[in-house]
Amino acid sequence: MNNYYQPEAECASREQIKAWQDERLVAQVQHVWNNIPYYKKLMEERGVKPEHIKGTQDLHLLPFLTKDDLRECYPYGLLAEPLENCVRIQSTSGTTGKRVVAFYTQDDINLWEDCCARALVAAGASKSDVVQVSYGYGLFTGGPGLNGGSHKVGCLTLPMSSGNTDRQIQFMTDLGATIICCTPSYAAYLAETIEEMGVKDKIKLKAGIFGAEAWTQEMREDIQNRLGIKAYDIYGLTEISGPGVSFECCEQGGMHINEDHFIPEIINPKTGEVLPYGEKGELVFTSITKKAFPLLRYRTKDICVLNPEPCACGRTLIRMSKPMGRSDDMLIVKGVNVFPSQIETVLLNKGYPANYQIIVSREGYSDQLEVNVEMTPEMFSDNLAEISAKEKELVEALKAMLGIYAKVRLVAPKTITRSEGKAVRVIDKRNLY
Ligand code: DLL
Repeated sequence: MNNYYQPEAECASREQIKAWQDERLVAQVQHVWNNIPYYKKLMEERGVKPEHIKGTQDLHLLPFLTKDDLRECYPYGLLAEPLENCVRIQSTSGTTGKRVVAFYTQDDINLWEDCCARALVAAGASKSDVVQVSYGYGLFTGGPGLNGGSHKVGCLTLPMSSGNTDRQIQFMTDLGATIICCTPSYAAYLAETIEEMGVKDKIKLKAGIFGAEAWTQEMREDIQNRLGIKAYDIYGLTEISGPGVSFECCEQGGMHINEDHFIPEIINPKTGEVLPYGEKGELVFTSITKKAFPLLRYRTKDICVLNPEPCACGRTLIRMSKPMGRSDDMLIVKGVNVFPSQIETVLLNKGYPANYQIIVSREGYSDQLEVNVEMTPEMFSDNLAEISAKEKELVEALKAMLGIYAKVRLVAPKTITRSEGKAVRVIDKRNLY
């Protein structure tokens, strides 16, 4: 099954892809230089001018951008188009509470939705499909991105958003959804619930497009078997547009990067040195077609390998491995990005000491987040009602910061093990990578 949405791009010759990248990179660097004083200054500090960038071979001369730059420039500092040309923002969590905001012109949205349409068609979507989009809608890019892609392909689109599992399954069966888009952990939960409800024979699904968080090969097989579908991986990040930066084809052997829009590099996360294809390192993206929020050499912090080998599906776009970890401490819990520093900010703001431990685990395929927090001797009391009220207050404050529920347990002073080196703040029991 070799289905393409834009074969002229997805199956272009490598020479053609390089030619597009060269031309678009040169134009993009000029656009950024002209419109983003912050990045112009970074270039000047390195002695780089737009005329030095003649093609992808010069990409390494450009400075990197990180989430810290995004925070510093919040909200409008990396915007390269007048606000009146922008029609949308999407957002995700940042490192210490400030959210990342990404801007889109109508054209940017159009190109992003093309990328999502490519992913859907690669998973077998056509006009006759019913696509249930169960990623969150709103600021999160998952719902809006796949919704737009599904419209482009001409599928009947069910904009379910996440949650309300009974209703999801009712629509899935009543309307005969054939493709489901959601996080892999939600897919596993849906599978479990479908079994419990005894409605497996009413399900018409043939494919699922799952991403936004790490998932293992074992989890893929489990979901495929339980739902009777083929499960495709999809990758992306808000800063670079959203889902569809790369997507899996029927070969299920890595995700094709939409290189006519995003140039990937792999770097050594410690030195910034560019590594050859096949080596493991941090994935960096340069967006070459987006106009409102055109990030150059953005460090994703995702650890990956790039594979330039031709793919049996006929696409010539390079493939990236599943992310194998992160070079920062970001956790993805229930599909939501969580930084330990956000949790620390909440605790310190509420007067707790920085002695805490974050425990992430899985019950079935559902993530659980737990925070153990030490009380100071002054706070300590044996009045259980008082302690439980304090825990409740922290649960609310964490919910406001992270957007998800975290179980809070207040513990007696000096009960969290002190470390002799770096404090071990996070215990991730999930073994996802
Ligand atoms: O998660 C966009 C998205 C939505 C991708 C729906 C796929 C499907 P952010 O919230 O900005 O954007 O989080 C981006 O999520 O840097 C990775 O660490 C992680 N991530 C995304 N896709 C995958 C995947 C969306 N397929 C961060 N496998 C990225 C593993 C993934 N990790």
